[in-house]
Amino acid sequence: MNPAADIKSVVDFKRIRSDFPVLLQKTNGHPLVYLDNAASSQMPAQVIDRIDRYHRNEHANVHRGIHTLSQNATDAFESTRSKVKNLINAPSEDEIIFTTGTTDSINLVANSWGGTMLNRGDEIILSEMEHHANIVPWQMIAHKTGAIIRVIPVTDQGLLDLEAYKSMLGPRTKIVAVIHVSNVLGTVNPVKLITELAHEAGAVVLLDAAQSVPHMKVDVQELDTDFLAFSSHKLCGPTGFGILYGKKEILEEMPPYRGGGDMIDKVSFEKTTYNRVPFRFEAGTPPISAAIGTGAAIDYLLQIGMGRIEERESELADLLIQKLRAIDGIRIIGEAPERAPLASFVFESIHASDAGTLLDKKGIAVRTGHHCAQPLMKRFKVSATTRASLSFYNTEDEIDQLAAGIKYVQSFFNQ
Ligand code: C6P
Repeated sequence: MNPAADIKSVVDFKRIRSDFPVLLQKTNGHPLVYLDNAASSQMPAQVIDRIDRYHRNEHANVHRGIHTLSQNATDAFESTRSKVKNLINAPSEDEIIFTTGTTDSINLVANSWGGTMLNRGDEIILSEMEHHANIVPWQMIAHKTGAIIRVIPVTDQGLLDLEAYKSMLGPRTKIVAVIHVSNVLGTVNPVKLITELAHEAGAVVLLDAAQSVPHMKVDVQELDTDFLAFSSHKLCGPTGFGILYGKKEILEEMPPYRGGGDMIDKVSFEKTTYNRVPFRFEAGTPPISAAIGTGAAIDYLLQIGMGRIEERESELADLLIQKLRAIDGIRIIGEAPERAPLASFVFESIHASDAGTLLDKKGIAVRTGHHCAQPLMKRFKVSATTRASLSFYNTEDEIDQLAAGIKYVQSFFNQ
């Protein structure tokens, strides 16, 4: 499928599926049922072809060359900044920083913003459902600055305890850094409210949007968030590329995070001055092909429409939950009413990695383990879960196959 009109007129998700070459293969003799989209989603041919075209015909370094090839590469590379701006409704392209992923984006804020703004006794609020990418960078900067980490607890249902959050906020709160959508529970957190309350307390907000931007309309102006971090490879784009959105007035006050080429204005051994925002934060040759591929991925998603994607995925998510609930001997972790299209579950007495291995034998790809959220595993007293995570290109039939696969796992272990 190629022309935009095709997608716009009829959103035929079955047809859209045929855009994804990787989904056409067999794994272990079975058609691949790819249910690990929260780890990495697949790339449509349009994105793969765009990256290929860049490598074959357009490759040159960016921001450096006077020659045509370099200028064209720069234009293609920079066009991604305006596509990202549109995707998240940022006020300005200057607020879009290219990084290598969500992890890198959060490390940038923790080091640059945190390294200058945090002092001994200042408080950083995180939540119990954070991915390690939104815990460890804060621990590292807290260790350096003497700041203190406070943690919003998670309820049995898998929601943030908002009363506890409110009671934590105070004059010492400097930043609230929370996950928008949990990669384990699927919970969609009330980040607008969380942000309003943080701002009332005088704190800034960082949203880890790795699992929200791929699945719903995320509008940074509506949310009024100060920072937003996400990755391209969960957004039908390539690996090695991500975004940090930051409000310009805050970014202007932040020192560079890494030094090197492209991030400077003038360099001498006596004194170096820095480039303007956002380039100040982008030292060295960037991942050019990944940036251009991300632009193609955003074009692709916006042609379908994030609203339509959300609608389709929510139908699939409802079916997934319904099918899982109907199976005896497994328990879903997290029962949030507003959820992203994923579910984590545990078997009564089968280890997640055994289940994952057996499902893989049937061609079903799920993720098992702690999902880089060990504090959350501890909260729910489990060491690992099995997680099925969907994308708009998955089908009802694949959810049925997962349900049959789970029953096969249970029968294999005589349960
Ligand atoms: N979660 C998962 O299977 P990177 O690796 O930087 O692209 O993204 C890290 C990250 C940060 N926050 C959240 C909420 C995430 O889900 C992830 C990545 C994958 O759940 C791999 S652990």
